[in-house]
Amino acid sequence: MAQGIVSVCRVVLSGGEDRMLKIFGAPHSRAFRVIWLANEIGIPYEHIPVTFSVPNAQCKEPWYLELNPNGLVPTIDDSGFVMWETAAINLYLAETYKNSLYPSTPQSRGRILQWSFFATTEVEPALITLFRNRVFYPPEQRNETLAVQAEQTLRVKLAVLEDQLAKTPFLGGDTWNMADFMVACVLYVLTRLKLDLTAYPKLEVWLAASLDRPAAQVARKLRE
Ligand SMILES: N[C@@H](CCC(=O)N[C@@H](CS)C(=O)NCC(=O)O)C(=O)O
Repeated sequence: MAQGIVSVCRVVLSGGEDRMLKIFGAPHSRAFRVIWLANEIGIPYEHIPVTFSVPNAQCKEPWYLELNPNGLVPTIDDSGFVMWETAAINLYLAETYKNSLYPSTPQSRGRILQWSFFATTEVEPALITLFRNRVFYPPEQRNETLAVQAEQTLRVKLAVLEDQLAKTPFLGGDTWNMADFMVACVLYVLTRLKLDLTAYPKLEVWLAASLDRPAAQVARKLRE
């Protein structure tokens, strides 16, 4: 079993239900997004910082593969309910643990799904390709052609976000909600890329404010 539990807190929730959420994954992985959300909506959790992308990574050990056959982080265990895939985890948690970020109308939830799928299928692949080939890989493994293509794709998506933020103060409309969270937690990588964002002034302000939220800062402190 992984060592080094960062945070443990067990409570009896208001309904008298004794629940415990475990979050598996090093804080500099996508587990960051789950830790941020747990803090954002006040879910007590135990953090197990399973290692990845290192020799003998814990995410490839048999005990972890039983939880997540992909051998990737993060994974959660919510009082015995085990699931993986970061965006799905966060949407599940937002629905399960009632909170003001998750509105009740089908339309506002539809909007959250729209921005969630946009973030994971349209934005994240280009963002990760760019990050790997400009920052993460050792210089001799970086492919600048791939990086340029990814940056072009990413900029088109950032313009879509800029246009929306010119119409409404938040992606969720009048208030910052799960739509904003789901995009902001993916765009966190931009803080490591030093990309010129002057073409997207509203996005830049919105992202800085999102990443400055107290719950985001708790999760950021674990990795920065
Ligand atoms: N689509 C998955 C991707 C998970 C993923 O790729 N996690 C990375 C860390 S952020 C990982 O575990 N990498 C280890 C590896 O590739 O072996 C999700 O969103 O949860």
